[in-house]
Amino acid sequence: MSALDLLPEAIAGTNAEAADAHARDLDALAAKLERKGLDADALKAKVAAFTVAIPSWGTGTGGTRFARFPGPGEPAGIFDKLDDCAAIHRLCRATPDVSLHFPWDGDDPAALKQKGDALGIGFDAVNSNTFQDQPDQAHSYKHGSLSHQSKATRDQAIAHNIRCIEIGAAIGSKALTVWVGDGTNFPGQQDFTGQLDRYLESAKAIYAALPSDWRMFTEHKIYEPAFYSTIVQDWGTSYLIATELGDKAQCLVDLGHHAPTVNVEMIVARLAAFGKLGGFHFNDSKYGDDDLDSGAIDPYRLFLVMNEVLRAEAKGANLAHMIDQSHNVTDPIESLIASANEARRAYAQALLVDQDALRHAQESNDALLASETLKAAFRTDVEPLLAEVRREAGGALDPLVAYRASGYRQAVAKERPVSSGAGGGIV
Ligand code: PSV
Ligand code: MN
Repeated sequence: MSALDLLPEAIAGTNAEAADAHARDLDALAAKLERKGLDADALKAKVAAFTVAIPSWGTGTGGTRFARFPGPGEPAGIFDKLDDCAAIHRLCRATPDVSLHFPWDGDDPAALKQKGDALGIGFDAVNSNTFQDQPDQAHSYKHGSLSHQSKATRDQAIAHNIRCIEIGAAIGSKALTVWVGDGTNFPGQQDFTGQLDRYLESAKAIYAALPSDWRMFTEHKIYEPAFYSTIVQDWGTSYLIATELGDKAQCLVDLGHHAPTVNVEMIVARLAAFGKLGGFHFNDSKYGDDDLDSGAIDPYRLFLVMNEVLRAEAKGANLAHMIDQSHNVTDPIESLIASANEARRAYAQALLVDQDALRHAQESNDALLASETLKAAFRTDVEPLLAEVRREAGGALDPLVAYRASGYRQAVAKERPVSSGAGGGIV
């Protein structure tokens, strides 16, 4: 018996216990929505269609430069990780796809596809990794990858990205996310322009290898691991690169990859306005790329981002939503469930915004009413609606309660080897 087999009984049992209270809360919310002219069924369908991909690497305990403290039953490899992703989806029914990271997730597309099919999960964008050296690698990425001065190193990084596309094509992915750690730690260390020129040349070679129905996402990041300059430091450079590459290239916004006070929702709006918003890496932060759980620090910002997501979708944008977090002090499965729910909550709240009232307030320069119109949607407790969407899809009314009741973690801990905490975490 697999640990996944523990879930149906836990879901059924905990759902039965919560059924009465849930029905009453849902009725109250539906009545409130009706008074506002909103149809709960139509909202449910939209919320159900909103899904976020789970990053394979997010199922393991992360860490900082200081330490990593793995918990019991850590996934020992990609197949354990996929089991955990399937557990998350069965509980919350919001995460049908997994985003893989190579070479962390091996190089065996047939086995990955087989496992995914067996678990009933699909694969979202694949992520390349040229920010780390592999044991058998000919050329080091210590001083860069796609922008390295040495053509041999650049070619090696290009070949890795093309291999990611091949693996992705074999498992049903439709996008490649490229994030590079290239940059500098000292003023003068590199020529900004020469470095970007080399990066662009490499990116063009990768772009040329994309299947016709694929997209390539460029992900900007203000700092880390390079601390003076990074090659794709902001959305402006990401936009320039995506524009230079062509229609299949779009920008991916990792919410944590900005300075603390930056207006991220406005960046989202700008990219969407020019057709270059490709998708998201959801997480939350207080200071920098903290990779905290989505909605844990600033749920209002997440809501404002979702408000822009809805506007972009209304104009036809096809966005790839993914979580990119590091779980250092929590059970990663619990954090991923909570984050998927938070993303859906913010999306559902954004669906409640009275867009006519907002437009009217904007046109009449009524700043306070505009703000209150957004706040009215944000203040609405949509949890009963989210729970009902999960229940109707076979998931748990309260996925965290059901997960803990299932004993899934304890069961996998008996089968999986104890994970060593040695070394810092990479996130
Ligand atoms: C870099 O910080 C990043 O956000 C990129 O998406 C990586 O591929 C990912 O984190 C995982 O480490
Ligand atoms: Mn990211």
